[in-house]
Amino acid sequence: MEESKKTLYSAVQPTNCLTIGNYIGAIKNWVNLQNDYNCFYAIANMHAITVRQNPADLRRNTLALLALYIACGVDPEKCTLYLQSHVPAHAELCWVLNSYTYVGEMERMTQFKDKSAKHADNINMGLMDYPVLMAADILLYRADVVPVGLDQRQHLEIARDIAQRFNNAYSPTFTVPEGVYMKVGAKINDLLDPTKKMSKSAENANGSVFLSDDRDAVMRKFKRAVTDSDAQIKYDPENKPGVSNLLTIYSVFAGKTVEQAEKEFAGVGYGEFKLAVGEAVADRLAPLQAEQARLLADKAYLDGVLKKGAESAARTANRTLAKVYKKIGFYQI
Ligand code: ATP
Ligand code: LTN
Repeated sequence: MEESKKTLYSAVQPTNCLTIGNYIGAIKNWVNLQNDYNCFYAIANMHAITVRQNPADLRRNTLALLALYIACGVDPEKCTLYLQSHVPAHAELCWVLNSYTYVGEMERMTQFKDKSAKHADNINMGLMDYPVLMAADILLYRADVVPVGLDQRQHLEIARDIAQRFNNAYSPTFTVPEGVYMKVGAKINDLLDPTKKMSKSAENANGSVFLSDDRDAVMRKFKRAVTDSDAQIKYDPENKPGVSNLLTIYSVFAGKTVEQAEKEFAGVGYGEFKLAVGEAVADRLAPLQAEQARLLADKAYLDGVLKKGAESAARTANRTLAKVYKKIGFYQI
């Protein structure tokens, strides 16, 4: 680990298949950041169980997500790639931080409220505690920066509050992390309801484009994408959420700026525009899927990556946890 570099932490939950929203808002940026920071990238399976998961699916999605990280260009030689449940310090620090977090703060979290409404039959303690576990993730590695989508901003603010609260009560222990939110693509919206975030667990799968979708599915979903009636391809998220969302997606997948994309499609009809967006996405997904499949066939390699990652992560995490235990007065032998 190079001491001069700042530390960066991020994670994704191994729930369902990832969408192009996850790719644009999270993983794609991770690749660009891995040379400049000491990066820790986790698979957050402990967060995943806060809503019911089928065990076989969770297991399969875990390796699929690891293979996807690597297929997207996240390099296990450059960063620490690991599975959250392989490092017990996450649960241990979470327990400590629970006593420095107020119930009222957790009840106010937007995601908690949304997920409680969606899973009304299973409003469990884990769902409510989700942000504290996330704070533990980040604080264990003394992360300076945390790149996430805008939907995670509130959780990041709470992680900062908890860190500051603990530092003030004892002495500087945790690094107070900064959230990094990408300018383009921090929030990719649903194709059928472009005022809503594209989500991997959306009720209608036709509004989400999955990284596992084949060309036909991708083209079909973009063809049906909701636009508006004014027939102008212009970036204006407020008044033209559908078209703006498509322009953002296109610009990322075609490697252009939104302004360039606007110029390229000046005077073009919505039908043709949607086809072009679909093709840009499908062209990129095909090689990604092939590489993911190749990696998934080599389980020994993937297990090796996880083993090395867990060892490296635990070294850093355990140092922080030992410091915390000492400060709060846990007797040490
Ligand atoms: P779920 O729908 O199951 O709650 P999700 O699609 O929101 O899941 P997460 O695992 O919660 O996915 O998020 C992984 C990362 O992807 C986070 O950094 C999150 O901010 C980012 N992300 C998720 N959805 C989008 C989106 N539509 N646009 C941009 N970034 C996103
Ligand atoms: N809750 C995050 C996933 C996550 C995470 C983290 C992100 C778990 N732990 C720590 C950043 C830092 C989400 O994206 N849904």
